[in-house]
Amino acid sequence: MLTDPIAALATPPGRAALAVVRLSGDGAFEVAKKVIVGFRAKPPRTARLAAFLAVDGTPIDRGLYLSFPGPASYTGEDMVELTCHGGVLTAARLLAALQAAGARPAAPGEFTRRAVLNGKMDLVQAEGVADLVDATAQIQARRALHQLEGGLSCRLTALREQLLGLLASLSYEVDFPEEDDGPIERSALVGELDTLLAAVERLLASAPIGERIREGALVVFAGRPNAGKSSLFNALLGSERALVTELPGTTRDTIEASVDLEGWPVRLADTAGLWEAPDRLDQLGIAVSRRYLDAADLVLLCVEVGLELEPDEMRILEHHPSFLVRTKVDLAGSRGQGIGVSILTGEGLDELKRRLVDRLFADGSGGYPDLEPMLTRERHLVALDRARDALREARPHLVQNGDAVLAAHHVRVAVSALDELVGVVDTDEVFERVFRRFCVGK
Ligand SMILES: Nc1nc2c(ncn2[C@@H]2O[C@H](COP(=O)(O)OP(=O)(O)OP(=O)(O)O)[C@@H](O)[C@H]2O)c(=O)[nH]1
Ligand SMILES: [Mg+2]
Repeated sequence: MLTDPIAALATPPGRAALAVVRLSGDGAFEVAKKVIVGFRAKPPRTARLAAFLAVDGTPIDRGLYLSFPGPASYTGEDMVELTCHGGVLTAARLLAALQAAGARPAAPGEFTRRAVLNGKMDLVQAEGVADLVDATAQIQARRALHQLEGGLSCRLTALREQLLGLLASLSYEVDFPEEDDGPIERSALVGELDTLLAAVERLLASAPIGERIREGALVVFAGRPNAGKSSLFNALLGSERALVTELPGTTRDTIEASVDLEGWPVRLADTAGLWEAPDRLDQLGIAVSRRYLDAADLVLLCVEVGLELEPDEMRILEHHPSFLVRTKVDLAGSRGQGIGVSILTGEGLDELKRRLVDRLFADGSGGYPDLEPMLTRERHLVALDRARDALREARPHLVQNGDAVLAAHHVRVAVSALDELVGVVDTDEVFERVFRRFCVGK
């Protein structure tokens, strides 16, 4: 495990009042001494004002620093945080000075990776850190914080403990097979397994909404040319992002934009109208629209008020999760079925938003998943799938006269799936995947 001193800018580069540079690793204080005039590691976690110098003695800035002697730090190692003036130059010079003094530039996510390796948090919490940094909608931030504070990890750890308990009972049976009664009746063990299986299944069921919250739900606008798709797209977005004209075929390519819809993360995609396109460019646009339709969490099929639905449109309603939206209800004409909206009067827009959020994020019981732990990534899903399959395989061997050795084997597979998920075992490949997408300095 690498413990050499690393340094990175923790704030975004560019014009700003302040910038924060972090330093961590064995020898971090030695490095700090060469750049911070009068550096002292004690008292810890106390802000001190000091001059920052380049290694050749040229002044860089005057700023605050704090020392965090390990293990009581974010990474678990000795750390120093330096605050200097923002802007393009000062922080970069400070960083260069720390590097000249012996620190290496940090890799993306390296601080958090060290925190995991030093037991300050587990892998699932580290993912929460990344999600919190990336959050753009309130619910994303709330969920990420919950995960970071151990919401999901606690649930997983409790599951793991219970599985280990089950394993302990099983090993008794393996060691003393002639005993008629193990410490616990077999039927009780089956009951225990079923409870655990149900808990794993509940977590698995949270994955679709969990992933939707983390990535944003994809809502695709579809319909004939001139149906009012781009107008509605702009209205939900709250800005004039897509061109709107009275000419059919205005939108030629798909435009995607993220929006915080009453606190929920939604990606809106405006598409080229579906029609028999005469020219090649339009045909390409329409092919892209079809791909978006297939990926959509929800399609808003826009049909102008008073018009009959065409077979193509019926097919969309049948084959995709979708809402029928009747546009331009300010115009005369029978509304027919669907949610009526008008961009001119604003009618129906609030109702549409409410129904969108309901459809995309409410769980089966009609409530919104609040602070129940949720699976938010493919990685979580794969691990818990593996755990579920293993527990299902264990079950038949758990009954009276079943093979305790086989049962124990499958339960152990389930435990190792959870171990990999929370990062108890440091498989490099798993760590690589998790930290690849972090920012430098986190
Ligand atoms: N009266 C009325 N006109 C609308 C409304 N919404 C859109 N329009 C008009 O309908 C026309 C087409 O609107 P767009 O939003 O460009 O329609 P579109 O479906 O994106 O069209 P394409 O990009 O060509 O496929 C424009 O002239 C809009 O001003 C509405 O609610 N009421
Ligand atoms: Mg358009």
